[in-house]
Amino acid sequence: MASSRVASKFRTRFDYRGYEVAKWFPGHMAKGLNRMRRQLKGVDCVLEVHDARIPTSGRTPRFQETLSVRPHLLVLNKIDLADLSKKNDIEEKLRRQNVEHLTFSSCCSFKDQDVKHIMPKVMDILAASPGFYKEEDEDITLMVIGIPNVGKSSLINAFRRMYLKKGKATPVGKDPGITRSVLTRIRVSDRPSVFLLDTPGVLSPNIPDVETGFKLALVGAIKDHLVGEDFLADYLLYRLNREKNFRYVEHYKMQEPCDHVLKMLGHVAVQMGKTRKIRMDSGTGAVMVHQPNFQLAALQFLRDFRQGTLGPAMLD
Ligand SMILES: Nc1nc2c(ncn2[C@@H]2O[C@H](COP(=O)(O)OP(=O)(O)O)[C@@H](O)[C@H]2O)c(=O)[nH]1
Ligand SMILES: [Mg+2]
Repeated sequence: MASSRVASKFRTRFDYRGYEVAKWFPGHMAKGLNRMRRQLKGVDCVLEVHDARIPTSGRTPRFQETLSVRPHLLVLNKIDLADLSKKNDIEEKLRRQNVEHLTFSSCCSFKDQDVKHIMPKVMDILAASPGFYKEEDEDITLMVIGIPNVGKSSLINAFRRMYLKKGKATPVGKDPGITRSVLTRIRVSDRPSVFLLDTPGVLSPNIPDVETGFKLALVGAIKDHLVGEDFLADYLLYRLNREKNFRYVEHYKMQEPCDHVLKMLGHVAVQMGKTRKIRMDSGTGAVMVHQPNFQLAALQFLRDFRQGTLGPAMLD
């Protein structure tokens, strides 16, 4: 098959059918932001976790303004699922978004090699921050923030795993005034004395346009139903084809790439056993026929993508 013919088979634009993201989250930002601003008072450094598959979209710009008073490290997590072949471009683009400190991580495995570089990096950042000064015996406090589902809790758990098992756990503040439920802290270093706040700050995703909304939904940062699973599956198919990532063809044992979502989901349904029996009248009596369950097939397709089965992803 000539590649030009393959290319011309695919959509070059996606039809969002007039979806308006403004309707999804009317005035969603302010509340959490104020709460977090108050929480930030005693924090020395902020670890902002974000999904490496959408490195440059979905982050909350207004929060970054609030934050500029604190040293900040952007942690792009889930690198095991991300296509980082254009890492330099990503770093460049983030620098233009005023991200000064950046690192990459993965915290799904129980090996800590993709997490353990973070603390030394934080210490370097703090040491180099103008005006940052602590007495040797003063505690340093870090806070993990980010939009939903990017791995904030997983990162905190990874830290817990790394540092608690060594018997260095300090789950509660030493000072009597510190309420357990509000300020549970994990010691992540003895010298200097560094704590991580146990509760992550959840930010609202920034959705300036409909495409960003679809990307956020694909990585699970906003709920599927805001877009609709079948619509989201169609967007996923469009993206895979546009990037010429045809792993799905092999995975679902299709003959060739396909740009029609129902046709494609039909294959998924048959391959993955997502069919349902329905009764049909054949004229000579009722017969049971297998019909693809498109809804379940769409969910399966999304799940396969999110688990990395369809290859590493880069949505920005
Ligand atoms: N593949 C992969 N999955 C991850 C990683 N970190 C977190 N997850 C998964 O992403 C989902 C959301 O993680 P969670 O820590 O609850 O995110 P939070 O909402 O930001 O706290 C969970 O299913 C995690 O298992 C990672 O580095 N790689
Ligand atoms: Mg969480």
